[in-house]
Amino acid sequence: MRILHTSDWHIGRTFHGVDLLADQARVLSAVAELVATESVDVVVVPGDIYDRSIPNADAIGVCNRGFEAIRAAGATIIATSGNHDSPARLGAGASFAAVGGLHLCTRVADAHRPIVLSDDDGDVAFYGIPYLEPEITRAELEVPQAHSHAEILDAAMARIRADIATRPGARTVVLAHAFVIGGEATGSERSISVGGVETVSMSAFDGIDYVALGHLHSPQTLSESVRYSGSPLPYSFGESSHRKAAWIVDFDAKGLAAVHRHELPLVRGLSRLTGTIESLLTDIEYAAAEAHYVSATLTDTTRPVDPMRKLRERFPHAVHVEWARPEGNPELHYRERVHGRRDTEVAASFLTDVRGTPSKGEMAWVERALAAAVRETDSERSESVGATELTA
Ligand SMILES: [Mn+2]
Repeated sequence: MRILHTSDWHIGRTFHGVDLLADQARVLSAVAELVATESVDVVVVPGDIYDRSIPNADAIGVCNRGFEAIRAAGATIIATSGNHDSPARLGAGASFAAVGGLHLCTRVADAHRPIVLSDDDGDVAFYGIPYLEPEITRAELEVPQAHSHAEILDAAMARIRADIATRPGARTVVLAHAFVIGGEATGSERSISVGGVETVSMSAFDGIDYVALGHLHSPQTLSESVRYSGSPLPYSFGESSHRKAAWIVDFDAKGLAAVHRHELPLVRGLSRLTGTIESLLTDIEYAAAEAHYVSATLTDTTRPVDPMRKLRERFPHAVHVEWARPEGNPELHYRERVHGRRDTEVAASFLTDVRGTPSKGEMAWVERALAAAVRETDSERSESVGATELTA
């Protein structure tokens, strides 16, 4: 049996305010193509199908077309709800969808009831554990004292092991949406720690032939049989160097036989550019970024006017721009930078920053104002000193 492991689709997610639905549709078609070319039997998606609990109509359309394409390519689909999904909404109609080969596992109470698929070597039992929020699921799992993710997951796995014991010879797959110790976050995951430790130990899954994990967004291998596929698209500029992938997992009669990584197409690259607006708009070295999502850090000495509009003339997919003066963050370092400089110099550089270089006439006016201020301060000081002496 051949299984494709992908997760964290986050359909409907925006990237710095930009709609990603077209990119998401592209990458789901690529997954469907992989199913066809690699003769995949089962696609497992452990959570974060959608980016939000109430996805908009367009997101639902993209997701359904993705499921349909994967199904049409020949695979059964098993998906669970992640921390971003609404279990009730994602699972609506699940018993009817299951008849058509789309298994939506969103109910904690059913996590120990597997979807059993067979091949010439016998049964493979797939246990889809929806994301387990401790506060919400501890009563349902009958562990009222449990507070941590680890305790809750252990309770769910105990039920699953009890079921496995009734299926001698069955090979096993578990889908879980969790932060397993040893995994690395990318920064585009939403924390699942609500007043407690969010991580769980890998040993929770001991004895399972393959554990398909969701939640962390880069593909990673915790052990031969415990892996994250990561998201199919980068969801933060911190992931610009990642290559997104899916795992293709082969089972033989004994269980796990082989795992291969298949890279997913890079729908649109990510580039972080730093320079003056003039250099970003003209330098040939930035040509490769013209088709990318661009985050620009401008180093001009004065704040450029309307920089996003200018940037988008060359980089139509620019999504973020910020201005950082070459010396660093002015808010943090201003005090150090002006230390030891004359008041007129400080005033002149302030005016340069906020408006442009002051004229000679303006600077003469500033010098007179500063001199008057110094005289006033001095006379106040001598008056108060006099007052202190009188009352002493
Ligand atoms: Mn996620």
